[in-house]
Amino acid sequence: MSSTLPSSPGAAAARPRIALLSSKIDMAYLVPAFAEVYPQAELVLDPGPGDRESIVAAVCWAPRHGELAALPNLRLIQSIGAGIDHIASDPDLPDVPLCRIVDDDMGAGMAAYVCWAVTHRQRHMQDYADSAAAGRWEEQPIVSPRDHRVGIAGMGELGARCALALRAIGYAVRGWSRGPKTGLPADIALFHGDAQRGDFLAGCDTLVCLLPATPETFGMFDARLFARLPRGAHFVNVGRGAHVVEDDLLRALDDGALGYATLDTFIQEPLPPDHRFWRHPRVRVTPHIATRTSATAIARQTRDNLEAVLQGRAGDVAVTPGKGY
Ligand code: NDP
Ligand code: OXD
Repeated sequence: MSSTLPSSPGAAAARPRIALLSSKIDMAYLVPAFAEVYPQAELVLDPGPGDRESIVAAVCWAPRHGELAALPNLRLIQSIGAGIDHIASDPDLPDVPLCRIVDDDMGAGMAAYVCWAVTHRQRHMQDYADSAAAGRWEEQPIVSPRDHRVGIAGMGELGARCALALRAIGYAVRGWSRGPKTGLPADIALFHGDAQRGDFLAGCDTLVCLLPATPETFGMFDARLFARLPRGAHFVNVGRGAHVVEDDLLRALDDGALGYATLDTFIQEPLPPDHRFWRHPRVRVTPHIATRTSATAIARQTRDNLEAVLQGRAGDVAVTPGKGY
């Protein structure tokens, strides 16, 4: 890899050097997609001191704290996911445009996962798997989707997509967001803000969390919140582990306030082997796979966003400073 310094924004645009940064995953999987979609870019894995001045963009999943601040000519920070909490938690985050991924395939993947989680519980699929293992032909109650209320906390790109998919298969859908939401079919009941949270929760036979991790949503899913749900509700967390007070969740399951939990995200990932969630009979764990962005979408959005910021325009899906998502 060359360590030639770009002498001007024009030079950077001609042969931009992009760092791939993560403390958690091997970012080398992105290299073939960048080679195809953005061959002009020069990728730098784990930049050393000699690379730092020349880097204009950083593509990140949980970069090491302070790593971005050490890149003096950085023009773009690109998350490889929809969330940016894994970047925004850096206390030394530089004041550089930060973009996240919004992608149709990612939305489709999330909608598929959430519809599976809802139907799996609501149609008693775990009971059927247990009966089948024992060779028992045994029917469970069949409740029409229309009589099962699914609430989505977080009606953004992914939440709205899931709401529409659940509605399309007949569920009674409601959603909750920070501010008022428009543009959705009238039969999706919409709630917003703290004042309407209680009314929203009271009508969730299944509650799906698709909130971003921000200081406001940290620990929001606690004993008080679970107590506001209809008794025996199903909780699906595809947002972030940090939303949940894990001991409160386990207590709510043990005392019957919650009937079941489907959990894809956790405070500590990978979930430690001795964690109670693994063995709880009414918890289903998946390893943060609800959906994924393709490497091609990441390369394409990085290219478009970097070209935009180098030309003095805003990148797509730039995160609003101060809002935190
Ligand atoms: P968006 O930013 O598009 O949507 C976020 C939604 O949450 C918005 O409706 C927003 O309200 C709402 N919200 C934010 N803060 C609050 C609050 N304090 N109270 C009530 N509502 C709030 O995000 P996406 O839909 O693209 O992604 C959501 C999250 O999903 C990501 O941040 C990430 O954590 C998670 N995720 C998980 C994946 C997985 O595989 N498990 C994969 C991808 C994402 P408003 O509309 O008013 O702004
Ligand atoms: C994301 C994720 O934020 O994969 O995209 O969790």
